[in-house]
Amino acid sequence: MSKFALTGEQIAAYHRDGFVLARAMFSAEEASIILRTAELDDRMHQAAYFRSDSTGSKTRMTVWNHPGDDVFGLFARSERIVDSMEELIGEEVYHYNSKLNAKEPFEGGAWEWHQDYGYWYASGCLFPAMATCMMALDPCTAENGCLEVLKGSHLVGRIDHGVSGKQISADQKRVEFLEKRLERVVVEQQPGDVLFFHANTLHTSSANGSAKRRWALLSCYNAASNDPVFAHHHPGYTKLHKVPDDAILKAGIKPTSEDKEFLQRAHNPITEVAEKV
Ligand SMILES: O=C(O)CCC(=O)C(=O)O
Repeated sequence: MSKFALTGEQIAAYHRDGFVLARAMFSAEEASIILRTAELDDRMHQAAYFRSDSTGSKTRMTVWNHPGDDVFGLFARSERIVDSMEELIGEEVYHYNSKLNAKEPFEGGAWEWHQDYGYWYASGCLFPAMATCMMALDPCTAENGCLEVLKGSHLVGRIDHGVSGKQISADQKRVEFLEKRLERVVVEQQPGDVLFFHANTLHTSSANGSAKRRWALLSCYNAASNDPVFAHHHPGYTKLHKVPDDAILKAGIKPTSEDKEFLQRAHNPITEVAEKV
């Protein structure tokens, strides 16, 4: 078990609240290596597309299925993340997808309330034995559109999701009722802070109306036993090879541009609602 993995107390908080924020899980230097790599990574930018919100503001996203040897893959495969996920989910996990979500100043769009399992149910995963971790690469604040969650909403089970404007979101009426009963938590993060949240935790984020960029790296995991029951653009069980916790510092700047297959591993999961760049 990695010495940087979530503590017993953090795991208990996750089960109670549906999320837990691990402050400085990665050092400022590690977060900065990932951010600088993201800035100069040509293939990451070639694979990007825009996801619009209801006002037309756009978040730039790159999504990929399998983690490689680049620093983004080393993050997703790091012992501290995978060991934590295995504790949260309760068994061996595999990588389901990762994404770089970039909200540019004055441009980055909002995300409607949704549960990730609202999507993943439709992808053939029978159980919500899935979770996401989100690491801030830039400071993420209320001002530039950090994540917001409804505390305890993972306990309501899956809510119906439907197309709303250009996004797929949770049934609005249900969310309105839940907002009256549950606390809305604005999760501000500094680079290196990692937010873990359950696949049924309702979350949203506002548009970036500020002059400050908001880039974040998200990695999602599925229980090994929860292999999807039909083929989908996100993968079925694939053995995840963990790397030691010092892998990012040892690798330094290591972009996906060195990985000829990255563009094949990247894809647009919401083609029907997003516009390709
Ligand atoms: O980047 C964000 O603000 C939200 C991301 C999100 O909710 C998602 O990718 O499911």
